[in-house]
Amino acid sequence: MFKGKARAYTNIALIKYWGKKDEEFILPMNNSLSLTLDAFYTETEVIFSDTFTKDEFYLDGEQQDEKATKKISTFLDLVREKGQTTLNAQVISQNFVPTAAGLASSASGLAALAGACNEALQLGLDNAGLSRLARRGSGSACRSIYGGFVEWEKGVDDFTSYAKQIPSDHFEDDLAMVFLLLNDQQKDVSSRDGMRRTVETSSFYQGWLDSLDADLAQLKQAITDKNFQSLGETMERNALKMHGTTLAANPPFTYWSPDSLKAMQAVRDLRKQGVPCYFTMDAGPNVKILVEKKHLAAVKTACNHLFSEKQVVSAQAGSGITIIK
Ligand code: 2P0
Repeated sequence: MFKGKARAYTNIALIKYWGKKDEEFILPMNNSLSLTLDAFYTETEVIFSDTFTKDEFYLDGEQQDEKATKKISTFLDLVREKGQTTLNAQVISQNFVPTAAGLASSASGLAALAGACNEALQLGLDNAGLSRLARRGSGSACRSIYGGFVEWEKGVDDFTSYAKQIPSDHFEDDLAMVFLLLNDQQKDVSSRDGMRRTVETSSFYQGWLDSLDADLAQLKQAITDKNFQSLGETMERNALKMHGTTLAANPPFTYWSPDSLKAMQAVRDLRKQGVPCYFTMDAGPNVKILVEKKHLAAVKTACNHLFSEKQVVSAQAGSGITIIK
């Protein structure tokens, strides 16, 4: 029997990953850049044993259905190949997220699973190797191997596509992110389907790709200069552009809800009142607000006027993957 357990934190992209050029290897169309956060994480234990007749996947104490287990099994097949074993496994995962979060946890989930497998089968992967492995489970997971600011370099193949931490001189320690949890329903269009439909059909997609180098360069410069305004403006612009591509897909779709628009307006109003803060959104209606810690209280107060207390959750920069003994 071989066992391993790891914890990984979620990350939010400031420059979004939106589209694959290779579905099997999960190679992205563009580089993305994220901030790892401490508020939401996953702990996963994996046990490989000859007593198991098939793979089993438990999430928050409940055994998962065939579809969810299949995704894990496909990932475990890669791990078994690397570890030269045919043993079945039990995967026991716990998501630490506030109830009714409606937050996708594939980034922290697959990163934690990659770390647990590395430990269990003594694969000897370094962070780059772990990032490559996590990527095969879910693209955004490759960024959750590291804390702070992280760039996923798109690369050209399996070996060259992985994430790296970006030197930041602790700029992330000045920052906070407020999560507005606006919906806990299963989404209509998964991020995987949404990005595929956008790549294949959206007439705005090329415009998105053409503008990314400039956004990425500006965001990296903002990190180097510790320029919060430039960081926030670039992040917000990049998110709006990503969401714009979905409107031109066929059939068109959007992840925005009326509450998302309400939250975006609240951020713009805060800026008018002299509170620097900026929003971003992912493949769902939740809005995330980036703010310097010195203005966190003002942002939370404004959000608490609009939404219930349990919908407003703040986070700060989180760390990379940790092995749990
Ligand atoms: C991101 N998203 O950069 C972007 C922004 C959603 C919007 O990465 O198909 O769950 O497993 O590689 O990583 C969500 O997509 O997708 C995502 P797969 P993943 O965070």
